[in-house]
Amino acid sequence: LPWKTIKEYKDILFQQYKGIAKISINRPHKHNAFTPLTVQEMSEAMELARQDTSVGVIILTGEGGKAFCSGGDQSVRGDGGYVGDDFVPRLNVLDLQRQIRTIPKPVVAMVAGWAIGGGHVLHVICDLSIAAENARFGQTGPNVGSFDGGFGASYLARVVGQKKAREIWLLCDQYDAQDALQMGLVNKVVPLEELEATTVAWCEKILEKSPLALRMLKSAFNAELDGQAGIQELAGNATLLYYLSDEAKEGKNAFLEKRKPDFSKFPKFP
Ligand code: 1HA
Repeated sequence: LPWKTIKEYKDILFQQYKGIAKISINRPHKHNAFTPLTVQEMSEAMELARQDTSVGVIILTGEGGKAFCSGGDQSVRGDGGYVGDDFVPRLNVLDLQRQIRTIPKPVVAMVAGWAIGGGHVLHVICDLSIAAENARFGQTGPNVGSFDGGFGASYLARVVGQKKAREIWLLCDQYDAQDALQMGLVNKVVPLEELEATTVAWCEKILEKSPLALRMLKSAFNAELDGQAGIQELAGNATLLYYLSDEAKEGKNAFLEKRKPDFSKFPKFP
């Protein structure tokens, strides 16, 4: 597909085709493990995709066909987090997780090969996951001295159920694409050669839908689980819709025209 580069980065590719933005980790020599820089670049690209009104859906993936993402790069793991050029330890992937969850556009994980550790959590948080037949899923934290007790545990449990989520974390086994499909961890499994075409076809279907309806739905699905922050998201969308109404415009216009607002013509719905 004629993907067009939106911005050049060191650790990721950031491309667009029609209304689809694609963020792809480009460290295949490490199975697309992330460093603080990788995450910072993904975070910036995610924000650019959010701000761009021509983008309706985002694909998250990894280059090379052998890995989606293998989690934090253990070779730059220092005391207190993953260390970048500034020697500051960071766990900034947690901020990226919240971005994926709250961006008001669908995010689709396109998974070939390994989705492991913190890389597994990234696909879990995406709205949809499409897997190639070679995809392998799992958590490794308790093997390598780490754990993600946030979305990585609680949201995973919402997706696959408590027993399965606990199995995934307590045993650190690896699961193939069919296992993942069976436990509701992915939406579809396709041959590797068809992965991108299928993912793009799903995205094109999404792009045909009402963007405001999709936006409301994403925040509605989140609201149930995300407490006050989830309600803030859903309520923010309610405010957006209200601002579009003549009733809300009357309030703003009255203020600017230094007159009393006249809401009398607006119906008091039952
Ligand atoms: O838990 C968290 C967090 C929790 C809270 C807050 C923030 C968090 C942030 C991150 C994380 C984590 O991600 S912890 C989990 C970290 N990841 C892992 O434990 C997975 C490590 N990798 C593997 O177990 C295996 O590589 C593999 C099962 C994915 C694939 O095995 P395979 O096919 O045998 O390939 P392998 O030879 O191991 O890997 C290819 C190359 O990629 C190797 O490099 P080479 O020896 O050829 O130089 C390998 O070292 C490198 N590599 C793979 N994964 C990582 C990695 N290098 C650094 N970090 C990695 N994660």
